[in-house]
Amino acid sequence: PRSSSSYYQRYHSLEEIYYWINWTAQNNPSTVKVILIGSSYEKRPLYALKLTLNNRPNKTALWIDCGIHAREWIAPAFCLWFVQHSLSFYGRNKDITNILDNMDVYVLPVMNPDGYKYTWTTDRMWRKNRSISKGSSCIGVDLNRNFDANWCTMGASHEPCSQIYCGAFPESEPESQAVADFLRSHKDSVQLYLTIHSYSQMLLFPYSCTLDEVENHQDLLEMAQEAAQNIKRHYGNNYKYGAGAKTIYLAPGGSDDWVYNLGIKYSFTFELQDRGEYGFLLPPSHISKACKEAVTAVKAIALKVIEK
Ligand code: ING
Ligand code: ZN
Repeated sequence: PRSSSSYYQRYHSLEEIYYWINWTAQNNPSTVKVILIGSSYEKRPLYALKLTLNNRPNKTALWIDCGIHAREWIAPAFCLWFVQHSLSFYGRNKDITNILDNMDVYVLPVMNPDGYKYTWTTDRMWRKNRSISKGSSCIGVDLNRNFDANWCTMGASHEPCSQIYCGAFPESEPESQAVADFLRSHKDSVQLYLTIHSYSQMLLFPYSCTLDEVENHQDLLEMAQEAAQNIKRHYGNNYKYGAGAKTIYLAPGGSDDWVYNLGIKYSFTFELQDRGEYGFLLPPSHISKACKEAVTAVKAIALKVIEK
């Protein structure tokens, strides 16, 4: 069932995704490795897959994380789709072959497993992780406000009951710390960072934590523009693009800004489908098109990074 295309056109529970990770690695022993990068607040493992398709270690790498926000179900679905697409089209599709010949790919399918689990069992609209705060009965930190980039300034909250609670201090949460630790120790190889959210159909890049422009703003703008144009041409959908703070809203403590300041100069947040009709409750029948257009964007951006 995990090899049939309809598997990727459904949403999967956390347990099923863990099973899929294991199954994918076992079926691709020479190209896929499972890396345990840490564990969640409730002690669930954070597994990333490492794809090395060309039989030799690459000098550079692409990192993709999905599911930092629990209710954005299309994001984990995209990570699974992207791995499947890479494994089945390497050597058959020119672009994916070019990318995988030049880059290793790390994929973290569910960055917030506790929250994701909670959306399947209890509250479909849960956003944050599930950590307990001292002195409050409210649960959860917004992991995309918990990174050390103008942490908890305007656009985040010190209030544990807020949907955009920044946590007690930067990287207070095991999920954000695990990702930050991994990227700190791989920053010389990781050239391109992608983090997948929904919804609103946008391709965003730093900064979100300030209105200042990054040094390579023009470069990032051109990459996002090319990606959005390709989506429009192939699938007809409109994606906005631009620096986060000016395109969506001021939001400090996001992963893409922190990664950028770490020195990974190609850093993007994708907001996948839709533009609000279904919002977070995107029907399974839309998964295929949402993922295909996002793959188009990943390809456009990764190919530009390889050219540089
Ligand atoms: N949007 C992002 C959020 O965390 C964002 C927007 C992008 C913030 C980049 C910070 C950095 O609010 C969603 N849908 O979660
Ligand atoms: Zn999100």
